[in-house]
Amino acid sequence: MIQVHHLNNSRSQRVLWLLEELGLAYEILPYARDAETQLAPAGLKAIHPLGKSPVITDGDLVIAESGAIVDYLVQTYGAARFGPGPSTAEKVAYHHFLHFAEGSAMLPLMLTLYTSRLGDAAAPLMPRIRSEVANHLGYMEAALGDRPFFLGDTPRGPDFLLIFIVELARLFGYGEPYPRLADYARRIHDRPAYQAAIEKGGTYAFAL
Ligand SMILES: N[C@@H](CCC(=O)N[C@@H](CS)C(=O)NCC(=O)O)C(=O)O
Repeated sequence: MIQVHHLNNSRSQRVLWLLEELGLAYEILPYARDAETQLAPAGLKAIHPLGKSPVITDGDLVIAESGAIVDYLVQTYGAARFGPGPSTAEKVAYHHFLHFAEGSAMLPLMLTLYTSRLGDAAAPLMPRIRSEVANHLGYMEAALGDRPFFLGDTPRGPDFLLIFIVELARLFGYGEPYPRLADYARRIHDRPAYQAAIEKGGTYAFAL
């Protein structure tokens, strides 16, 4: 059975949502962040040397990186429903957004998190960080357009990654002015599979 090494309040919520949409049987192995440092417990390093979550196992396979996990699960168990459409243009758009989430959009959000601990010392960095957050969220708002999900009428692989970007951005106070992203988050949060994933995953403070 698929096992998910799941850290509270983390990217591994993405994986639980996808597994619920896929209707697969899976087991959650829970890990709690340190209350003070917010870091993952050392036990995660026994599963994968990076010591990060999510990590899944499927038989002998150990898979880390949420993008790689989403790609693996979609390709293996749900390509028709959650994979790219058949044309080259659809495949390019699919892989663009699959990589964009962690490769581009996450960086200014992580910088926001890290610099929040510097107090006034962070001031010289903040204009660039804020403008890069706005750059990426503005791009997402425009790319979503009038579609319910990034690649059309139903969620596809990249949506399982991009929802976390929207959630984190809102948590960090970057929620405005992105009405389409707000509707997008609501649309996802209303899905029974998303709610089942929240129920099974335990503490998740990001679904604002
Ligand atoms: N790019 C990786 C990032 C993994 C990552 O940094 N996960 C965070 C949770 S969202 C984590 O494990 N943090 C705890 C720590 O660094 O100790 C992915 O997408 O899976």
